Amino acid sequence: MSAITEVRLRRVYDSRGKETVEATVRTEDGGVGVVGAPSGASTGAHEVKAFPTGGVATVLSGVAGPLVKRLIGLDAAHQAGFDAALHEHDGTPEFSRIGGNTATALSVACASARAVEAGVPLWKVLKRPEVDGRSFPAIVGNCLNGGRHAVGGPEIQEFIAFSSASSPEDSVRAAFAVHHEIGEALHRQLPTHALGRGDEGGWVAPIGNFVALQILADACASVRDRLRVPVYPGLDLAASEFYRDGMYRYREKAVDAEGQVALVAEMVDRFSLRYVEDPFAEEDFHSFAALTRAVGGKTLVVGDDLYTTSRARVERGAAEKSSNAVLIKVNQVGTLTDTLATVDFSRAHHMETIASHRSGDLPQGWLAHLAVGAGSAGIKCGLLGGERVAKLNELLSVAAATGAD
Ligand code: 2PG
Ligand code: MG
Repeated sequence: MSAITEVRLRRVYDSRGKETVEATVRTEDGGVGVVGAPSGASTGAHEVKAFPTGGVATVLSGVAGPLVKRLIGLDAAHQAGFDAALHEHDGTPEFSRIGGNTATALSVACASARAVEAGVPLWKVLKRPEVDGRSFPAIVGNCLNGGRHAVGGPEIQEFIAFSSASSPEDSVRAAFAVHHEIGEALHRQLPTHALGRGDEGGWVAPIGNFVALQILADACASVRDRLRVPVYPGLDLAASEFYRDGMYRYREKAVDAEGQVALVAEMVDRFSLRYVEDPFAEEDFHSFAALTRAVGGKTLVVGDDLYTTSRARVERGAAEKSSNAVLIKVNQVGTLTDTLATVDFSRAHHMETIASHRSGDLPQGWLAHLAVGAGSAGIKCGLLGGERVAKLNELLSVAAATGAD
C-alpha cells in the first residue's frame, strides 16, 4: 500500500501560453509526482473534453475541492483504482465535469509518485509485460510546420524526420541534423523571406506541400549519407483540418477520398515516406484501409484523430485493417489505465504504437517513459523548443541508465 496523503491542483501555462492544470500527488512514504497536462490544437472529435465549461478556473474553484478529498487515502500503487475513482467522480463518458486534462495530470502524477516512492524510473511502473526496456523508440521529429500549427505554411500540418537508429543517441542526432539542414535549405531558397517557427518548433515558410516534401526528403538523404543513420521523411497530414464537403482542399486543387488515397500513395513512393499520420478525415476508416493495403508494407500508417487513443475505435481499426499503427496521447482519453488498455490491444493486434506529445506542451519528460514502457515504435515529441527537447533529453537519460547506449 502506497497511501496518497496529498493532492494539489494549480494553474500553469503550456508552450502556447495557454492555461492548463498541474497536479501534485504525494504518498506517505515520500513519493511525489508533479505533472502538467498538455493541450492539442488539431484535436480529434472523439477526444475527451480537455476542460469543463469555464476552463481551468472551473477546475480550481468548483472541481478541485471534492475531487482531492476523494483521492486522498487511495493506493498510488493501484493505478487502475485511482483512475477508476477519476471516472466515478466525473460520472460522464468524456470527462466533461472534471476535464480530461485534469484527469491526465492526476493520473500521470499518481504513477510518477509511485515511481519515486519505489525508487524506480517511471517507465518501469508503466512497463508492459513484453517490454524489456532495451529497445528504444524511433524519433518522430517535426521539422516543418503547416496547417493549424503555423500561419502561412503548407496545408499539411507536419513534415517529419523519422529517425530509427538502434541507439536513441544516433536517432536524436540525426533528427536534429535534418531540422538544421532544412533551415539552411530554406534560407538558401528564400533569401529575402522572414522564416518562422510553428507551435512545435518546426520551420514555417511560404511554400507548398510538394516543395516542403522535397526539401525534407533532400535533407534526410543528406543526413543519411553523412551520419549513416536511417532517417526518412514522414508526414502528419492532420487531414480532417482541410477536409470539407467530401473533398480534401489543397490550395492548388481539391481531391475526393479516392484521389487522396492515390495522392498519398504517390508521396510514399516518390519520397520514401516511412511514417504517414492522419492522411484522411477522422471517420474514414475505409480510406485508411485502402492506403494500408497499398503501402502498409513500406510505411507506418498511423491513426491519430481516427482513433483518439480510444480502445473501442482501435478495435474497429483492427477489424477493418485501417492502419498498422496507433498514435497514443494520454489526454485524448484522460487516464493511464485507458491509455495502456489501448496500447495492449494494439500490440495484441499487431499494430505499432507511437507515444505522442501535444502541440501545446510543457517542459517535462514523462512521455519518454511512456514510450519506453509501452514498447512504442516511436516517440513523437517535436524537436526544437524546451518542451520538446525535455522529452528527447529524458529519453537519452533513460537509455543511458539502462546501459543500452
Ligand atoms: C497531432 C498533434 C501533435 P495537436 O496532430 O498529432 O503533433 O497536434 O496536439 O494539436 O493535436
Ligand atoms: Mg496528428
